[in-house]
Amino acid sequence: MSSPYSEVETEVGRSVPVKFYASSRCPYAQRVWIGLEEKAVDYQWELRQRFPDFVACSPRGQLPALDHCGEQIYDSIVVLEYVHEVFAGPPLLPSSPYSRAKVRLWSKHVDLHIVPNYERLLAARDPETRNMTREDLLHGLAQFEAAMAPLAKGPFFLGGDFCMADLVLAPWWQRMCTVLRAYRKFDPSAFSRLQVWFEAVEARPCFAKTAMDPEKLIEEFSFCADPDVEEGVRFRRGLRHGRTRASTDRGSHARSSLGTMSETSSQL
Ligand SMILES: N[C@@H](CCC(=O)N[C@@H](CS)C(=O)NCC(=O)O)C(=O)O
Repeated sequence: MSSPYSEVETEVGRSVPVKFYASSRCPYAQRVWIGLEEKAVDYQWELRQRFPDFVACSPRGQLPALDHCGEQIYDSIVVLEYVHEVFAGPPLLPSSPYSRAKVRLWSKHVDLHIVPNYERLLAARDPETRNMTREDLLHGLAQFEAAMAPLAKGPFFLGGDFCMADLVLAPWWQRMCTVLRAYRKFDPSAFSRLQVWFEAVEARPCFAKTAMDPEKLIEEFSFCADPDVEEGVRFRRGLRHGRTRASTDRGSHARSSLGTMSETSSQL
């Protein structure tokens, strides 16, 4: 598998039948990337600059998209369903129709009630819009959390089995625990079930391989910082000095378990 971090396009692997159009910065692409890694699919990373192949695969010009021996599809959740059906390896959807419907329902919930509110809160400048979108986001997350299997059954959405609902939320939760926490005082400690969940997600090689470095994420969104508040700077300093519950408890690298940090950015 080619590395997404090397920005150089190579001709190596041009004969590989699975072409994955993605960017390592795109959380939608990360969903599919996690799915491909979970199933150990042999894929070739492609950049969207590869016209006209890319637009043939994704007519709206959006990432991610997949070309599997000429079968071209786009839209992260649709692509994940395809990956689930076509490739061997651990399933991304459960075998029972009811559980499958539930996973689809809550994956859709992430796209309808979590992702847009994350985006709106990050973009909002005035306190009123921020309060409103924050409430909507917290509500969306609380609903998702309430739909998860009881922890006694296992850490993931369905309990013991990692599934599409887990990998659909994971890239966004990581951004909430880093970017939103640094710039909008998002407090992950309000969601204890999701914190335990994310520890298990982070421990999975398929996620670890795709996760962005928290410091880089925060840096990337530094334009979202309020001009008079140095939240991001203080947050990064906290990371460097290991002032996180995860790093204090386990001596782990700053990249680990951001979703389990209990301090709010204002305390760092
Ligand atoms: N609903 C799509 C959204 C994909 C999306 O918005 N991707 C972004 C990159 S993270 C993109 O391609 N944006 C460019 C554009 O919308 O023109 C999905 O789930 O795949």
